[in-house]
Amino acid sequence: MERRLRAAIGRISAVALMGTAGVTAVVLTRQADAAESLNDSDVTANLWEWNWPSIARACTDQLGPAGYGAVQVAPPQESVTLPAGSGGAHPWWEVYQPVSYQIHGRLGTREQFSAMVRSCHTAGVRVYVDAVINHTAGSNNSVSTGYAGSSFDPKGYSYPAVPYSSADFHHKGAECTDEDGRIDAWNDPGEVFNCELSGLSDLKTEKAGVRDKLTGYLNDLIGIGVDGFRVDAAKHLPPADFAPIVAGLHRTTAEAKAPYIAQEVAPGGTGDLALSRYIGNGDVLGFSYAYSLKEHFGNGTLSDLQYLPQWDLGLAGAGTAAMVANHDTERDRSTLSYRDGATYRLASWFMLAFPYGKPFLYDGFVFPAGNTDQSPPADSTGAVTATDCGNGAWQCLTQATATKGMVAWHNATRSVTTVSDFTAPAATVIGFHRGSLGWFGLNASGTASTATYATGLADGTYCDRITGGATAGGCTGTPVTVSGGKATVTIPANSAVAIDGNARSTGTACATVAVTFTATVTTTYGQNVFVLGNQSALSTWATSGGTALSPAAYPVWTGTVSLPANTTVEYKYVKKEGSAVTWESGDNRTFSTGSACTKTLTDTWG
Ligand code: LAG
Ligand code: CA
Repeated sequence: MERRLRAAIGRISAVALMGTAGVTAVVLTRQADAAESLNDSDVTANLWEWNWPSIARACTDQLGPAGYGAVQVAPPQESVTLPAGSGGAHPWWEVYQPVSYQIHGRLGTREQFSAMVRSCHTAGVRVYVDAVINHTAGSNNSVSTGYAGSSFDPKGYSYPAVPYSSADFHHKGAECTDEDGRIDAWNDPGEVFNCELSGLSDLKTEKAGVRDKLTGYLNDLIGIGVDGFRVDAAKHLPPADFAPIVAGLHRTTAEAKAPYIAQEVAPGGTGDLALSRYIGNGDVLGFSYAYSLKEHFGNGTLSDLQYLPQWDLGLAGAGTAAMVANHDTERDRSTLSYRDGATYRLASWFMLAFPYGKPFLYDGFVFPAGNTDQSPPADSTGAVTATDCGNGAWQCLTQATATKGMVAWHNATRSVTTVSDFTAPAATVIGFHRGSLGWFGLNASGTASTATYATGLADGTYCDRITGGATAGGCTGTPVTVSGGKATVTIPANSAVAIDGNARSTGTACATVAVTFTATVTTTYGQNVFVLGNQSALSTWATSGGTALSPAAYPVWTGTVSLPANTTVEYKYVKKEGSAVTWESGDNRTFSTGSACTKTLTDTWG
């Protein structure tokens, strides 16, 4: 304990912070200590516009145990607050309009943000922040306050809480030559860099003073423990201006590494706007990859996914933050999204299976097709309320058993970066393996598909990750037997099967399972409880037979029956007294024996 405390004191030092709310604050910042052990994974869950306590909970309960390497969070800095607007109060895009760099906004306070980072690190999950550093709140705003109470003068380009003044921005007629001051010519570097992106006040990043403020903001986040950044509108920041900002970033506290950088750069630019110009400053978001997934999953030619390594995606996989969707593309429908149901889920699992880039899974909130401005679930002040994965208002694909299973599959296989034996029994059914580490199959058709695949795996029994993977001694997921390196696999309709060496059925291969029935049944004197069912060991429903249960722990009756493995069993309890038999009412009870050697059922009659 004492040793721990001294270590903690050792890594605390005082750091002076540039003006938050006009004052110079002195905050305690944790310095680099490589002590924290974080998950060895390149998978990120992008929990877009989830509030900080909800992200903390997700890290602790879901992402950490599932093996995610990082969580991406929406912009945490103070933003404009818009009580009314065309799409309703507090549109989601408020957070992309910075008013100051205080960590205080509709997603939570600085304290909640810090607590979230600590929870995520404790769970083994890194935190990447969406950094809005190309611009501030728009000069066209009719409101002039932010969530932390700071005010700004939109038309005067004055943001005293930073502070920025008019001279810190690009202006129409000066640096920006476009007649309305906005970017219209998307392949003109002068406009793309120096004019306003949808009316947002464009920072003069060629000024060292502006860059220092941006670097100070990012280093403040790193001091809190942040491990990387998704750089908003990175296309609109000249790479030569962003490079010194990157060079000025501190090392991360958890791992003493350069922070991870994923730049948001829309593809299609040429010359100074080509993707290749940006890669020196970090990874780039995989828009072309996402568009291509939509095309192939949309037109049903999954067999063509085998040619992915030859696709011209404009970026090497190694420098790509791969995605199926993000908050912009789910609204403009340029990619698949949660609205596409099974197709979206399958594409997300495919991204985890087929080697390309670092996978970023996405979960935002549910919104009506007709209102792409709508606020996330929030109170009347705009403060975003807790994520509830059960109330239908949020997307929670990152927490699904199948997705978590695929994260484990990805982590187990990612050291082999090639694909072997790509097999397509039909245009909508594919299977492939990553060396000897894991096999993945996907069926995008509406009927189950059974085929035999080369798996690359050692012979044995594996537990499908999609349906739950392995438990001690056996499988929760569907068992898959590999024999002579091959497996005959049934992939359910619109689903997948994924097996790997880290999810094997390690128990003795049991052809029969010792199933213990424990039933709470209240009886009268002279009555005995039996279990009957559709198996011969359960007398095939004949009331003359069945297995008598012991009342030693009355009212709990117990007994053990040997039943065949991997079999769906139907059964019921009966009370017998002499020749009188009383059946349980209702449907037959049912369960699958699975492949572990023992299983216990706990039931109550009535
Ligand atoms: C991004 N990538 O470069 C974000 O992914 C994208 O979601 C952001 O736009 C954009 N950059 C600026 O950070 C979003 C909305 C815009 C919204 C903007 C600022 O898609 O529609 O603009 O955030 O809130 C809104 C209004 C505009 C208005 C502007 C300034 O829609 O009409 O001119 O605010 O007041
Ligand atoms: Ca710019």
